[in-house]
Amino acid sequence: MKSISLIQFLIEERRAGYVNAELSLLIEVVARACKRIAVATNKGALGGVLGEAGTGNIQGEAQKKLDVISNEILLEANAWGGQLAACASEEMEDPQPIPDMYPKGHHLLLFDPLDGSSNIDVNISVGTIFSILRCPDGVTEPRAEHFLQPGTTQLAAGYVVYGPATVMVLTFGHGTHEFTLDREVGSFILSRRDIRIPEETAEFAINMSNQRHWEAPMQRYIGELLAGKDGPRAKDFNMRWVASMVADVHRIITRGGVFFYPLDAKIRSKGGKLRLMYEANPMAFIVEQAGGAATTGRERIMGLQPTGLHQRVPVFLGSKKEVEVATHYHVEADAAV
Ligand code: FBP
Repeated sequence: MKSISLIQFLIEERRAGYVNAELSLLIEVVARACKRIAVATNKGALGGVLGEAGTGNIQGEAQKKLDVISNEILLEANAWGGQLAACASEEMEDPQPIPDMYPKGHHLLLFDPLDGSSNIDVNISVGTIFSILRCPDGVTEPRAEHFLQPGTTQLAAGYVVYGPATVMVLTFGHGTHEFTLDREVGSFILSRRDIRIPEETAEFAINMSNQRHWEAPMQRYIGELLAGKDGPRAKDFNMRWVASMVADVHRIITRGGVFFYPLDAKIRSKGGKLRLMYEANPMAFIVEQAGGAATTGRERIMGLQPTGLHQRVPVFLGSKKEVEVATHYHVEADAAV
């Protein structure tokens, strides 16, 4: 395949009318920031970037040094470009306005600067997840409420995995595409175009240690997978759990599979573990554009009307058939009550 850089790909998408100049420039700025985060994560202990930052975030979680560093890199890179009206992050309670000395743009950027925090210090893949929305017309000082748009209104979404290779996966609503960072050249190069997730799979990802807290339909569904070919599904299933959503989703984007972070008794009061605006919605957009499905176990994630910037939701995503079966078990159980 002729090597196509991200910039070339974005120019093609502009010519096709899928993105406008401002949005494609914004993607370039985010990609450049992620290259800097890749350098920081790759340094590990030699860069003094491991360990706790000694501060906490809005979620009440202890921040890792790399959480703070990645957040700063993305804020700094996106402050002066002129494509953004404001941005919001997992690491900040409120949206960050664009400083008055810089021109403002028409887009809102949401991100999880470093997903998979529990894996940072143990050298397991982590990543950055982002979602791009249109800033409502006439709004010059965006507040949290201006970000609360359903996932179906996303203009673009992507994630970058900082693993053995640094890989970015991107969608503008016209397919899902993968780019691999060529470290020598310093450019993201198109490595897979129009990715398709197989509808069927024999691989599931869930944190099994939460099993006793799950709802009955989830107990039933996972019980049937574990029963394998001697059970009602008459097929053996394998399990994987990296505990970095970006890495678990990238495996699914690469070879199929299904990922669950369901509601359970421990997190019911919070509404779930994963955040809607900068984890679930962007991943749902990417997965749906690759032929997969993404629900809360009861409804389509991208159809939800958000109620809070840091709102949490249950997440079922991946190969369509398994997401449909697991969702059906929940809807059926609710109907029987
Ligand atoms: P953050 O690290 O950004 O807070 O994300 C949450 C997360 O780490 C996901 O990446 C992952 O899927 C999940 O939590 C792992 O949860 P658990 O530790 O319960 O298995």
